[in-house]
Amino acid sequence: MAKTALITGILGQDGPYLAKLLLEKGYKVYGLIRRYSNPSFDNLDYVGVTKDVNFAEGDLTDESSLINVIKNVRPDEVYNLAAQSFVGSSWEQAKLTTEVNATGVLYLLNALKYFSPTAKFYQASTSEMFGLSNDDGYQGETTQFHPRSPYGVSKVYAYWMTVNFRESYNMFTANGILFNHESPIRGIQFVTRKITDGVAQIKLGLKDELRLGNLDSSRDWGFAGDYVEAMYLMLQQETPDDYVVATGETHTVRQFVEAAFKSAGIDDWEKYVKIDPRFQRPAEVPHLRGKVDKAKNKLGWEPKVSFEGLVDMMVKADIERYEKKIAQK
Ligand code: NAP
Ligand code: F7E
Repeated sequence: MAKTALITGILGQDGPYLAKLLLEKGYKVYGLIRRYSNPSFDNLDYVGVTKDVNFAEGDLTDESSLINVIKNVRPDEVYNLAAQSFVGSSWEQAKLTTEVNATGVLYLLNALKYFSPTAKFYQASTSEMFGLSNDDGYQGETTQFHPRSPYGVSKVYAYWMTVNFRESYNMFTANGILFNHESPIRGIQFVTRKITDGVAQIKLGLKDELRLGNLDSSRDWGFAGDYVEAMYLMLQQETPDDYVVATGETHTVRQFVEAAFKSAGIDDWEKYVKIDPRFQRPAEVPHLRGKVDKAKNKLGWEPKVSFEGLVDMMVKADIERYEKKIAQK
């Protein structure tokens, strides 16, 4: 019989890529969606799976809604991708961030414990938990956590609650500690997509500047389509465990900017980029670079898309979007 998977955060960036992967593997896929006045299925449409996903209504901050969904769906696997995921907003909305990203995970784990205790559970943990910490320039599964934002703090709580349900109740729960991953359907607030969208508009003469914050921080950027495979693999193992997922390379925001302008055929990027303090953060995570040996050795997982390939894919997709809009006018 086909396995059933429940994906929370189905309308975000990772949800659609994961739904596509699981549908291709023959799963019946349910996506948790909260109540919207104007829902957008654009990301699911982009990967071409909207009509194949079943939707269940619920909200991570509403425990009874999660109990109902788990009772009705009885999933074999649950991928918890829902979150207030924008670090920059987490200082202004620290309580909401905590309720969704921390307490919400406790609610979901409790619902599973009572109504689907054999379901396998994936928690979307993050390199933001490492924050200031690294071991010789890399962050791996044993690197200490030192989160730098309410977002990072909320995710540390969820990480340990996921481990605690495994240790207390013998449930199959796994943390994927994913480093930054991007795609043409990345949210527009995140720096990569903000850059590629801005470059596309500059290329087509729709605007003449791109305002950014700190260009010196460095990130280990990979492609979301590669990273959802690691999520799936974690839940196919004999025993549950926690894994870092990254490329092992790091680049500064400045290097991303340079690569994006180059990909659009524009050499003099400095002419267009303005530093705007509004986009700087109260506390920065200066450097992220994942040590990915465990995922490679135990899961057999490897990233396929390079940094240059990722930047190029995103720039081309944004140029195409604007060209279509212009043609429709
Ligand atoms: P995303 O695009 O921001 O998607 C998050 C989804 O969660 C959205 O669909 C959002 O719904 C939903 N959501 C927010 N609050 C909710 C609530 N109260 N109840 C139910 N759903 C809610 O994030 P992503 O990039 O796909 O990332 C997926 C997960 O991985 C997140 O947990 C993120 O924190 C984590 N993560 C991401 C990265 C990365 O680089 N992308 C790296 C490490 C970890 P709306 O559409 O209504 O906003
Ligand atoms: O910032 C700098 C900013 O917002 C990256 C989330 O998916 O990955 C993401 O978190 C860097 C930071 O992502 C702008 O200060 C400069 O140093 O794209 P970001 P993030 O904060 O790394 C982790 C792994 C997650 O888990 C999160 O959910 O870029 N930066 N100028 C800027 N950032 C933004 N957003 N906008 C700027 O104008």
